Amino acid sequence: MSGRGSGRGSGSGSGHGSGRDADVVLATSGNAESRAESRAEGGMESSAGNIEGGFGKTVFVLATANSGKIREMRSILGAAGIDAIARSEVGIESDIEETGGTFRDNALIKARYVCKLSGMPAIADDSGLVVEALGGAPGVDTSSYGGIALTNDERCRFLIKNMENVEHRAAKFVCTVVCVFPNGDELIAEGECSGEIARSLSGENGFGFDPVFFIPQIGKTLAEISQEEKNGLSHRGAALRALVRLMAE
Ligand code: ITT
Repeated sequence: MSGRGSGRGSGSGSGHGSGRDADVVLATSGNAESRAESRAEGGMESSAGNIEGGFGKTVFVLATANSGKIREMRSILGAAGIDAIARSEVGIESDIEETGGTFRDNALIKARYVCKLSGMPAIADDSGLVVEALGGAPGVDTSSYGGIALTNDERCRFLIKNMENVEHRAAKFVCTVVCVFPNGDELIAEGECSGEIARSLSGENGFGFDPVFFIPQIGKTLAEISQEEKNGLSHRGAALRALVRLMAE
């Protein structure tokens, strides 16, 4: 871990209520890579739920409506002793318009929105599939790839069809997680998981594109391994563990 100074702090002291110089953390977990930074930004209305004396007793709100993500985020954060609830549990059901052009921008939009409405620290995940042969697509548009009405299964088949004659099948899952605190402090972390796009669906576990995301090192798709195994090597696991390291600083 080393300070790189790419973020910025807004005050003196230490901890999430105070702002401090930014840190960038580089870490590796399985075939996943993660990167994290912290920064403080003004402008957010502060109301409640700020952290005093550690994060152990603080409850975080997950700024996602995706049940697969909620399950994984609660499991990964829970393993680190962090309690998190879904945004629906605090009555935030509305769609959040993701107008950003990057994973980071969209994660910030979701976390800031939920933090502001709930008055609690909010953690957002923006993630997606980056396929080399498709020039990085579907990227930030992964959740609607092939059309918003498609089921997960249909979306996987749409991807396979699009890559029917493609030999080079390298791809990665990318995840940016952001934690926004009611005082305006923001922590940002990223994780990646490298693999290949399979030629057919395999496995029943996970969600989204897991049945077509093949990891050569283990000879399985992400849908063929347990939740615990996926957490250990996934983009989301890497990003959230990097975020937890920032929280503990
Ligand atoms: P929220 O915005 O409410 O969090 P979402 O599903 O729309 O939910 P994103 O905009 O971040 O979230 O889209 C991410 C998409 O990428 C997701 O819908 C899946 O299709 C895919 N995805 C991300 N992580 C994945 C994973 O671990 N396994 C399989 N597919 C994943």
